[in-house]
Amino acid sequence: MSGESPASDEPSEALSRIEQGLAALGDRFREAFAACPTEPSLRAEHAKLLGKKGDLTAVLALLRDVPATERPRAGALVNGFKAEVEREFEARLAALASAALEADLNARPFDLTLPGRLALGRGHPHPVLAVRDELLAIFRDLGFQTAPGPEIELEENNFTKLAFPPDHPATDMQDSFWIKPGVLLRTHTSNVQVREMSALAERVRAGASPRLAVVSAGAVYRRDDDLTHSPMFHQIEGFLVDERVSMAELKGVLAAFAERLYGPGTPVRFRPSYFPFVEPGAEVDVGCVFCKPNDPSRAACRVCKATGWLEIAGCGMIHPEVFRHTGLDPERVTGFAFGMGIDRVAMLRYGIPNIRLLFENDPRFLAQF
Ligand code: FA5
Repeated sequence: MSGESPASDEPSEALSRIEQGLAALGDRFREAFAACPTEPSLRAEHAKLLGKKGDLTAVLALLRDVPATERPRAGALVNGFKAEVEREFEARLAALASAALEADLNARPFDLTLPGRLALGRGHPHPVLAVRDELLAIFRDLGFQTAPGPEIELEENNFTKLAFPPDHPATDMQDSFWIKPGVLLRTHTSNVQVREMSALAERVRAGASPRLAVVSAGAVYRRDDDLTHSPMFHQIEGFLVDERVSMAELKGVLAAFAERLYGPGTPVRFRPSYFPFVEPGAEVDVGCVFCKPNDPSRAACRVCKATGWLEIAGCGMIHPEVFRHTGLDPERVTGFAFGMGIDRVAMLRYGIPNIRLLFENDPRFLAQF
């Protein structure tokens, strides 16, 4: 260095302007950063300085005029400036975060027990489930135990062991939802009869008495779709097996059930009907709960179509064939069974004209219960 003239150390004009520009920017950003009250405002200032169209870009444009010999010096200046900006930015960011934490800690404690500002109504059971629980409770009071049953079922348990002939229309591909050959979505809750009676047969073989009183409720599936039929609906199944059970007990249980559900004195009638797994079989009707005999309202009653009766269930004495298929001895045991549409009971209970309303989950509908 000793041999060089002092004039050669003087920066070129372009470099001086860069130095001055950086110094001015330095003063400005330090003041601006310090004045930022929040993280977003700090980030905005940072972008205003270093962003593509930021203030630094204008200063960098001057680099073009800096002589080659001074370029390294100019580059070091700019890099030093950027590094300083980042240091100050991080420091201010940390200061803002700790100030926010401090404010939080010093603020009045948040009271978790305060009521929310959004008034969310309390939930309640869906009308079908409310009716299901009511029906199950009635049968539990009458001495029945509840049992579960799967919705995906073997053809064997849903049809074959219930003595459906292979060509019965219900077993048709058009009437049931098949998962794969031999497996389907159950079309009724009567599959639980097969499962529970097969388990009973094992207990009987081990020496237990052949006694069983079971109710089971759940979803069932059919290719049905109109005002009163839905592809998914709910049934409750009940059955009682013992030595010497008669149709009188079936009538007694369903009459007691109807009185508990619809009130004392509710009449019940049995109409002969056919189901492959019962013999004899019947449909159960209860006296219309919307109109009264000898009342002019009956002629106009659309619910019972002026007949005075509402169908609620299918029922009958368990077919000997079903006992044989499940391993019970039809010479020793007899029993009755019934199956009821829960959605129908809910529709009657609440005066719901279209079954689909039950499954559309429209809050305006559901809020009415
Ligand atoms: C049966 O499902 C028999 N398993 C009932 C039974 C059990 C009979 C035990 C004898 C002994 P059914 O197909 O009739 O029977 O249906 C019973 C009830 O389910 C009907 O009375 C009706 O209330 C209801 N139901 C039938 N199909 C639909 C549907 N698509 N949508 C809503 N409810 C339905």
